[in-house]
Amino acid sequence: MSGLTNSAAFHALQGQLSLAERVVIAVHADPDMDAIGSALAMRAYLMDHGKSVKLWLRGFTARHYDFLDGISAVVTTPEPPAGDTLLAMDCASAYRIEGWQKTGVPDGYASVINWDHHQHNHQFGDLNIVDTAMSSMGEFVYWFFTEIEYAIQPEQATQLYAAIVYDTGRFAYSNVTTETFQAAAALVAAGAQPEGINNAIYNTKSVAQIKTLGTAMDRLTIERRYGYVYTYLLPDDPMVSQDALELMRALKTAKVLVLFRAKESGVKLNFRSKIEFDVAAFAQQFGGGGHRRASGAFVSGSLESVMADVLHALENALR
Ligand SMILES: [Mn+2]
Repeated sequence: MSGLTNSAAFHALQGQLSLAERVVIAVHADPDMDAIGSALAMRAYLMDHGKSVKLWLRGFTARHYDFLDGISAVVTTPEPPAGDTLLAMDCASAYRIEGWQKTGVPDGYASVINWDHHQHNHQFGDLNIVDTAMSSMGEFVYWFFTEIEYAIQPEQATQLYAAIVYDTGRFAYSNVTTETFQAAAALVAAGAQPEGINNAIYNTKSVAQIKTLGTAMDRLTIERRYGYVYTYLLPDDPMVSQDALELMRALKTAKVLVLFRAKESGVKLNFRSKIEFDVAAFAQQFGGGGHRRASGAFVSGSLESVMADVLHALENALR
């Protein structure tokens, strides 16, 4: 057992899921490897138990998850598929789910399960299983499977290992515990292949992506007085945000990192902290959230105005 979650919580989760017939799994908007890997592992578990299961990722098009078993079965329709049970994973709030940002969870589900590891979770489920001590949802699902003595298949081991690797920055962040390594070791024993998974997550970039990283580093601003660094990406830039953040993290003088990603309708913000500064709390003033050392938000407005507002607030917070 790991983190704050006790065995009773896992058995309550198992019991609630056993009552379901048609499960809709949803994760946070702009889903990452942790959300998707964990959700796919749970999809397979529920199918094993005779459930009808749909993983609903509205508008999802990303291709770099293709090595994960079950990804081709993702439902991307504007409206959610029918179901009696909603299993929300890796979402601090129902408003984080793509398609439900304005409404939250619609009426009609017999049961809403909120299973998460973020700070400031809104406890929006009929059943809430929240543990901020978990490195990742991947680790959380692993400990659930272990507690209920479910035999993890190689495909699920791959999904969960990928989720853990991603959310821990390859076992490098402050969220890593001895239990994280225990989970990873057990997943390798169950069939996850570390080198292949690492290559699939990190070593599949296009020339355009690598060159965009160079551009993003050309745009780097280093604010020594406050110890933060930032850069930005424009709407036409290829997706390189994780790698841009990791390059900024590598800078010795950087304590807090900010990535601004301009979109058509506003700016996505990514915050990372290498110190005790709590970026989940900081992101809340922009309607965002996350973890103490990694968070995000989305703000309407032009890149220039959002950058000015956020950096002003950051300097006040770091002062
Ligand atoms: Mn996560």
